[in-house]
Amino acid sequence: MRDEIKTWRHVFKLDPDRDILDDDLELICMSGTDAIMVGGSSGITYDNTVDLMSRVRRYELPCVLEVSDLEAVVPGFDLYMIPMVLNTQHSQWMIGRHVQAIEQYSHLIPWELLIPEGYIVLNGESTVAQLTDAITDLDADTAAAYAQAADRLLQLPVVYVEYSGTFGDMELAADIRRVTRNARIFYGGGVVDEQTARQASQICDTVIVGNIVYNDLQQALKTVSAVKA
Ligand code: 1GP
Repeated sequence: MRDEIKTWRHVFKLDPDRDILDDDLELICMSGTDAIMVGGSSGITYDNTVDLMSRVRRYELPCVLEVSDLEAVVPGFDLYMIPMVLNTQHSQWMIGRHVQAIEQYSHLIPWELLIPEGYIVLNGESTVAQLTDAITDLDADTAAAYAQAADRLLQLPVVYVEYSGTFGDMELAADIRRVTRNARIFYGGGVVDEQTARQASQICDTVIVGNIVYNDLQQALKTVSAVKA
């Protein structure tokens, strides 16, 4: 299953803290997207995570949890994505919370299902940037150096270029692309239509589409074919 992420081109990220109608969820899960990632930066609970997982489970596509809160780690997902925020100013978001989790739960952790993601957080206005106190005003060289640290030094399988809420600098993303050898590059942030989806997909391996699902579902659905074309 871990290798399957190498085939993902398009992923919808759904937030357990936001409502979604059954009919809309069906359209999302039947859209041709490669996977559903469940995750968000606030308001995530065990109950709302179980609820969303069991609704997505009616469909055949992979359903993975991006772990943001230990209280909301629910068994039964296909994979568990583990963010490590590379450009945070506080080590707890890079490794500290992970160590605490291992201390508490090491015997319960399905290690073979974990995928660490090296996050480079680039939108200073986003909840994740504020929560983790990330240094977001990186120039392209520094962003590329973070990517190399993730890819070559830490050998993480995923570098996540995170612009959550706004469409990012594609030249900076291209610089990250150029220096990254093995990691898969996930891009998320402000993909809201065919054009933004196509632009991001030309540079990055996997395009993550979040907010627009809740704001304009028809536009969100169009991103799938744009990425896969
Ligand atoms: C958020 O990268 C994802 O973690 C997607 O961002 O909500 O802006 O699409 P958007």
